[in-house]
Amino acid sequence: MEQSVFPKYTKAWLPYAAPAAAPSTPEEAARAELDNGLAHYGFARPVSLKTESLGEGYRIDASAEEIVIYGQGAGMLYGAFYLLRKIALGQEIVSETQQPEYALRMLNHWDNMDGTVERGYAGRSLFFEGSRFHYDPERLRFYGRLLSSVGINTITLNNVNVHPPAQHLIDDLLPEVVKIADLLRPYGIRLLLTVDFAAPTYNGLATADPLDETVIQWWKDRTAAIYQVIPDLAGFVVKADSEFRPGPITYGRNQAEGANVLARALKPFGGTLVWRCFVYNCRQDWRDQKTDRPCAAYNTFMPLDGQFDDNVLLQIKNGPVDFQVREPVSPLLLTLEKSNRALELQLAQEYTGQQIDLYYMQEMWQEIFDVLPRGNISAICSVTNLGRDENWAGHDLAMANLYAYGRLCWNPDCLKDDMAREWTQLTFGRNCAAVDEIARMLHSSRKTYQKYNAPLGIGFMVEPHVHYGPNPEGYEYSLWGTYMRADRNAIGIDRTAAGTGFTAQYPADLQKLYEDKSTCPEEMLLFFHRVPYDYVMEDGRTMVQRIYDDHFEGAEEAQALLESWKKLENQLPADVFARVLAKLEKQVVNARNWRDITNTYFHRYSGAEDAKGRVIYP
Ligand code: GCW
Repeated sequence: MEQSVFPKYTKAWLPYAAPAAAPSTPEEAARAELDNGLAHYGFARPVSLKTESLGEGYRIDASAEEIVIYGQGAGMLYGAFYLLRKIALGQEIVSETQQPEYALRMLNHWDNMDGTVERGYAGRSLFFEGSRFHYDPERLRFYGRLLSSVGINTITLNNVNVHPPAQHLIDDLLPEVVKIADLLRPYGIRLLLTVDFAAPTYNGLATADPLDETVIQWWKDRTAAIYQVIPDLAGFVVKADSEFRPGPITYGRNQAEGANVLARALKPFGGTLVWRCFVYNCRQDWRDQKTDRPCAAYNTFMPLDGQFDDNVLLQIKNGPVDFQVREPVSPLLLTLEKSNRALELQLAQEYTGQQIDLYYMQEMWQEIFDVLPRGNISAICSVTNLGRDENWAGHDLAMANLYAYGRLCWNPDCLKDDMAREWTQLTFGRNCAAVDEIARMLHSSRKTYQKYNAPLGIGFMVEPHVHYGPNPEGYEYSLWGTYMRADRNAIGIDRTAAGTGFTAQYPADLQKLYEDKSTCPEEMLLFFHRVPYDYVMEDGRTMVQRIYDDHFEGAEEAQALLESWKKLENQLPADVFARVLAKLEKQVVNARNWRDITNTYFHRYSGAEDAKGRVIYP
């Protein structure tokens, strides 16, 4: 292994020394973490570990001087990390029992075997380079510790767009996958393999038609062979019939017919088939006013509710379009009744600043859970924000998102607490003088970003392909179904009953809320409605004036984030300070570009002058 490719990496929120030896079981890992962690934090009470079968949960008995953590396997390790976290945060240690809310707490890497990462903003892949596996085992152990310390228990290694030679991860390259599974197993982490629906055709079959007997048998045989060497494999993930990927529709079958064949191959081994619902027409014509992209997932999957096998998990993006800066919750998450559902989030900041701009996600997730009834989903997944960069996520502060994400998967109630503050204390020390300021910056970051980005629920005003930086009409005449149709009078698409009818996909209460301009949350006004520039908002401003104001404010707030950071120079490690400073300087430039290009764009169309007479370039 060429170690020089992997020079160093930070300890993120685990500041104590990593155990020297690789553990072979989670119990061993738990003891090693405790030994190093308790010494680091100078904790005086004795702590022992005792076996008790509580699934992935654990029980802490703090009634005597000696604290006892009861658990088994990963449960014991989670208990150890939990205790260490409480100690690090200076919280009172009490007797209690904890169980995770969701059994599958997943992280998806969109890594390609050439070493690139699709929508990756933190350097190259942690797993691959030059079309082969290429990694630093020590770093992957650290990665395992990080994930396990927040309860993430399942990962995919390779991109849902399966690019060669990754289609062979399930056959020729399987022995290499086994090594990663072995390395991460002691941290309670299981692998999911991202497979190509057309895999049988890469292996000599004439078709991948899911109803063809030879195809059915091929999946059964291949799956059995995989379980021989990875008996605890969590299952498969498939992106089918989406953005040019093959799927059942390619063969004239529906999504359930396709998913069930793979699910039945996994069933004897207890595996889960994770089937993505990101299916839409990506060859749309902008002249077509009827097809409306947000309607797509619901239209494809709702009619099939009840037809998916019980080990199929439908993985649904949080919004109905595609991880835009502001979207309503996907109606499919709220309306499917007879299918297992997983919520899919995106830590990778594809549309939310690409780990250059600060964008902390806790409040966004809270808004999702505000409308999502507790039992509606049975698993959570997120696209990761990690790569080979020294600080893991490119932007040091973006690690707060990964931390909060893991905590959310374990129990969404954590969103009521200040995860930003917790992360900051764990990372920089409980008494670090910068804690308050960093937590404040994180919490304000999303509003700031939204102010200078695409306004009021409109998405896709970005540079095509890269998705960073403003380009109001970058996607306006494209094939991707991403239009806002601004003219001199109005902006937006009418998605109410009088328009494309998208609002009808929601349960009655939300439908009512979104249907009417006067009750629709203003942040999403232009998502649901076509609105004239002179429409009067709640506070009396016109819609276009609100856009101008937001963009001026957003750029000012980005500048203020930079000024806040500069004051922390002596309170933080020099390398962290310098890296984040460089990011914030870029963010300021980005925010100004968004401000000026967006304001000019709508000024040119509307002809409306800024009420405050600020500079809008002609
Ligand atoms: O948002 C789009 C991204 C693609 C991604 C796709 C998906 C992996 O731009 O890069 O492909 O979503 O979620 O499948």
